[in-house]
Amino acid sequence: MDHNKKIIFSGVQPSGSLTIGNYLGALKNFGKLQADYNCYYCVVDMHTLTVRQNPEILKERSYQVLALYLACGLDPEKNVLFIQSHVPCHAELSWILGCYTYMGELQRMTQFKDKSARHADNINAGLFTYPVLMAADILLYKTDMVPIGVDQKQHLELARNIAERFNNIYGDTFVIPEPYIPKQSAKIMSLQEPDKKMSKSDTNVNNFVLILDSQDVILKKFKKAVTDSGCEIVYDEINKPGISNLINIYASVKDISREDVVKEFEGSRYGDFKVAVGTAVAEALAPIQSKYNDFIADKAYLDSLLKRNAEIAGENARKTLKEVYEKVGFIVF
Ligand code: AQP
Repeated sequence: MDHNKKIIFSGVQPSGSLTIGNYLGALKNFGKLQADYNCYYCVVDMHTLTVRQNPEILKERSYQVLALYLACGLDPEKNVLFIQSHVPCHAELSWILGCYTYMGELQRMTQFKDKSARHADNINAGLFTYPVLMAADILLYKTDMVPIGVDQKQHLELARNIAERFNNIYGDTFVIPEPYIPKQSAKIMSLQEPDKKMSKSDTNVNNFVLILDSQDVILKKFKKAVTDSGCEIVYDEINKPGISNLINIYASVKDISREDVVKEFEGSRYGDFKVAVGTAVAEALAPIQSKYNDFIADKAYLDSLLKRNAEIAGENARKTLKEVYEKVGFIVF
């Protein structure tokens, strides 16, 4: 690692097959940052247990996320790609930070409110303390910047508050991390219900497009996407959430501005625009899918990468944890 470079940490939960929301909001940016930062990209498997998981499927999905990191262009020599549960310091720091987090702060988290409404039969303590574990993930690596979608902004703000609180009591320990949120793909919305976020754990498969969906399925899902009244392709999040979401998706996939999209499709019909968005997404995903298939077929390679990176991440995490233990008054050898 180059010690002059700033540090980035981000993670993705293997709680389902990843959507284009995960790709455009997070993964696509990870690749852009790898040249200028020291990056830790984690498969945050421990977070997934806040919702019931099938153990065999969870294991396979953790490999899937790693293979997708690689397929999206993350260089395993330049980035530390690893699994959260392989570095026990995450859970250890989480306990400490939990003692510096107030119940009221956690009660205000919108993800907790949303997920406890969706999983009313399983409102577990982990769902409640999820943001504390996320704070530990980030703060362990003295992270300067966290690339995330806007849905995670509230959690990051909490991580900053916890870090500041700890630093105020014990002196400078944690770096206060900044969010890095893409402008046009900060929140990709559901295709059928464009007033809600596209989520991999959604029960309606037409609400999301997966990174690994076939070209046909991608096109079908975009053709079915809900649009709004009127017929013009204009950006208006309040009155035209469906079309605005499609504009954001097209702009992010093509790396152009919303204004350029609106200009390009002036006078086009909704139906033609939906096909154009679907085609652009399918074209962008095709090379990722092909690389993914190669990586996922080589579990021995993925395992060796994970073992090596657990060591690297663990070594750096242990340094921070030791500092924290000393500060709070634990006997450390
Ligand atoms: N729809 C989205 N638009 C933009 N960014 C998004 N992200 C997720 N959905 C969108 C970003 O992807 C990263 C990884 O997210 P995560 O897997 O850790 O959890 P999440 O935010 O809860 O994502 P999902 O897909 O909604 O998962 P489930 O359904 O399991 O809760 C994060 O940076 C996130 O912001």
